[in-house]
Amino acid sequence: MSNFEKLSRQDPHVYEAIMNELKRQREGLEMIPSENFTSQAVLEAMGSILTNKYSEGYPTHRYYGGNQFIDVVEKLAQDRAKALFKVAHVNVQPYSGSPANLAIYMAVCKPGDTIMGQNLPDGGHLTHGFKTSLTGQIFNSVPYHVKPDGYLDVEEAARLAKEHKPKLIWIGATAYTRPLPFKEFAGIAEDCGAYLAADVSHISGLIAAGAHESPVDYVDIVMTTTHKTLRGPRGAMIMVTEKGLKKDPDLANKIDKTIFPGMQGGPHNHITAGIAIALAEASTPAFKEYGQQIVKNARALGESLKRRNIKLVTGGTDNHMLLIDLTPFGSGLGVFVQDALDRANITVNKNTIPKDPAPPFYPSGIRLGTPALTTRGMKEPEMDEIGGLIADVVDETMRILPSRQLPEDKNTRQAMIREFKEQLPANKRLEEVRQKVLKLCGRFPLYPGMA
Ligand code: DSN
Repeated sequence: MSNFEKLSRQDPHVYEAIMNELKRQREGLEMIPSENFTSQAVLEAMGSILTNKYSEGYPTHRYYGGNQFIDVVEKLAQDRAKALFKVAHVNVQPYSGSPANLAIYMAVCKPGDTIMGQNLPDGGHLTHGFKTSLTGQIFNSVPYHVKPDGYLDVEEAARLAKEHKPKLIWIGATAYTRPLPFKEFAGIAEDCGAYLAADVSHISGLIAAGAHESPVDYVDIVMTTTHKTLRGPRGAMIMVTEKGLKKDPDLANKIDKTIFPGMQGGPHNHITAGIAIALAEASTPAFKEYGQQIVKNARALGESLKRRNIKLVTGGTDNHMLLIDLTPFGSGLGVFVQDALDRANITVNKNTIPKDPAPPFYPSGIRLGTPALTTRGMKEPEMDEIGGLIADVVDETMRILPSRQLPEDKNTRQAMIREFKEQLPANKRLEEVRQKVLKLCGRFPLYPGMA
């Protein structure tokens, strides 16, 4: 594994930033549910000479010469994805999830067409038609929502689909802790003739491990990023199912042509190699165990938080993620809890919750998850301890906050956030939590031997 000898001599500034980030990852609890730690084999492939090559096109049909070995790499990635997810066709070239989703739109819709997706503040993704995303501007977006109990409102989605007749329906989320109802959405899409696309970016590792149902029998298209629970490099794949090919025999071709030459140029071959490696890893019994443990850990963490009276959206989880509802304490407080947890080396992200009383940039929730901690080898006893530490930080945040209401005036709001942040380094209770986090992390070494 690289010890960064060349880099440290040639560019000490970049080297120092990388070393600081390595230390941060090692000494903290990484609990953003969309993050993970790739294997060293994946890192080696990403740092390889494959980055030097242009290879527009697809295996055996390239525009440039010299692609005989790139073809091997891309074919390996394709074959492994098809075998793992049991799909008819895969494109492994999308640069990441958002461009992959845009390619799906452009393959099956025209600008102005009606589309449906889960509303962003209800846990959906920007690119499923939210108003600030291009997808909410180019298309006529009709969002569906969750019910007051936090579960998807399937009946509302069915009613909206009947009324608006969308061309494309998304099923998939970034802040949703319960199983995605693929079968019910298949019925909704069939009734109105829509294409159904599953965005399983968050849960594709769980699907590979058998810890979440696969959408493959129910949807036409599946998109996943490759760097979340799947634990590969930062990239994405678009898969076309047998069902999708039955609906539209040209669907695979349309997707491929939209990615290249429609939207992208040369594929990132070093990333494709990392994807191939991650897919082989995800096909092993060890990964099956890993995926199951992610969910066990998330449940244990949820129980630990609830024992300390922390409220969870839907009351718990069936996947890798939890959504803390801070509204019992006040409105728009996610930013303060995120900063206080950061001070204690616990990394999470503030997030909207359903019917959030505060604006999306100052939401009232905290989203957190267990994929990265599980990669480090942590199990239920550690989750129990971590739940207690998080609850300690929430308690301390509420104790030192001057007000439980985020001010509406922009300047007053920013001053409150700044003053809150300034007092964190001197806070003794947060330092005590940080010391416990350091001790815990020390027991689960990350990237031993690197640098
Ligand atoms: N940014 C990703 C996440 O954190 O869920 C979604 O694109």
